[in-house]
Amino acid sequence: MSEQVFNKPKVELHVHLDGAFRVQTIMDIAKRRGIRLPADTTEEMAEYIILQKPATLTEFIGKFAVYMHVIAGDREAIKRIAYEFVEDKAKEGVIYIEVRYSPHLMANTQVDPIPWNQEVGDVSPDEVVQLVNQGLSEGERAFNIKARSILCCMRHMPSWSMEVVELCKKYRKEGVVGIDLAGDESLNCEAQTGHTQAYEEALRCGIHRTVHAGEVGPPSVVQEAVEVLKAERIGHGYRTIEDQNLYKKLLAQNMHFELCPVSSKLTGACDPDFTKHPIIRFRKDRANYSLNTDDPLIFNSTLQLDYSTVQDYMGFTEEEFKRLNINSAQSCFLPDKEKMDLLHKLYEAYGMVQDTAF
Ligand code: PRH
Ligand code: ZN
Repeated sequence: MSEQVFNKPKVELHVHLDGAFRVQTIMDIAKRRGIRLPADTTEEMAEYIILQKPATLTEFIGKFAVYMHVIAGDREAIKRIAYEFVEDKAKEGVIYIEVRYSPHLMANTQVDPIPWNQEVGDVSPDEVVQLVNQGLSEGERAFNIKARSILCCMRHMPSWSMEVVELCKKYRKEGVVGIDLAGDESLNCEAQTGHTQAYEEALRCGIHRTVHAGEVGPPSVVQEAVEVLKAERIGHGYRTIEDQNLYKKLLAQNMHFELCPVSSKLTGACDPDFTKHPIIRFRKDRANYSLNTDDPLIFNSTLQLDYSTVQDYMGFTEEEFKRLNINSAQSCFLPDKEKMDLLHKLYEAYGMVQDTAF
C-alpha cells in the first residue's frame, strides 16, 4: 500500500455527515446522556459499527441504527459532530467539502415517524439544519477550509421530501447548496411523487441537485435521475455503464459522477476485485468524476484510502488526481465566483497554468 498518495489540496463532494462521526464522540455523548451501548470501549464499539467485509446496501444501511440514536435529538452533539467533521477533513488535505445528511434522521420532533426509537423531544429538522450550519461554519473558521452542505431526501420517505427542499431554500444563504436523494435504491427503485415534486421545486428555485443512482440499482434509475429529477450530478452511478447509450449520452453531457471506491466494495455495489471496477472505464473515457469516502466511519476509511486504492489497483497517476479534483471543483455547487476562486487555488497548488484544459 502506498504511503501518502496525492498529498495536495483536494475537493470532496460525496460524504454523509452521519456516516462520518468519530467513534470516540459517540462514546462520550452516550456517556453524558446515559445511553447504554453494546460496548464499553471505543475499540469494541468500532467493531459493531464497521463493515468488515463486502455486504449488501441493505446491511450497510442497517449500521446507522447502531449509533444514530446517540447523536439524534441532542443539540450539543449535532453541533459537535459537524465541527469535528470539518477538522477531520482539513487534516485529510480537503480544502472544499460538500457534506450531506438527512435533517429528519437527526430530529426528534416534527418528524414522522420519529427515527431510531427516540422519545419525542424538541429538536426539529429545521433546528438540526441550524445546528449543523453553526458547527460547519465554526469549523471553517478554525481549520481554514470551506464547508457547504447538501440536504438528503430519503428513498423510503417521500413524505419528507417537500420539507427537505423548503429547508434548502430557507438556508441557502447559510451554507446549504443542494438537495440529494439517498437511501436504499435496491428496495425502492422508482422515484415517488414526493421526491419528484421536491426536485421540481428545487429546479424552479435554482437549488442544485444530485441523486444516488445506479449504485446498486439498474441504469434506468440513473436515467430517471437525469431526465425526471434533473440531477446535475449522480451519486455513484457505476451501473450506468451497463447501458452504453445512456453512458455515452451522459459522457457527452459531461455529467459528473461522484465515485466512492472503498464504499462500492463494502456495500456490494461493485465486484470486490478492484481491477475489474467500473471506475477503470470512467477513467479510460476521461469522464467527469470525483473520488469520495461516502461513509468513512462505517467503512473504517479515510480519503487517503480511496486515493491509494485507485492508485494501487487501477493505476491512477498524479495527473489523473489533478484532473479529477479540477473536475470536482468545476462540478461543485458553489456560486460561479466562489467556484472560480476554488479552481484558482487548485491550479496554483498543482503548479498549473490557469485554465489549462484537460
Ligand atoms: N448509498 C445510499 N444511501 C446512503 C449511502 C450510500 O451512498 N450512504 C449513506 N446513505 C444514507 C444513510 O441512510 C444516511 O443516514 C442517509 O443517507 C443520510 O446521510
Ligand atoms: Zn452516499
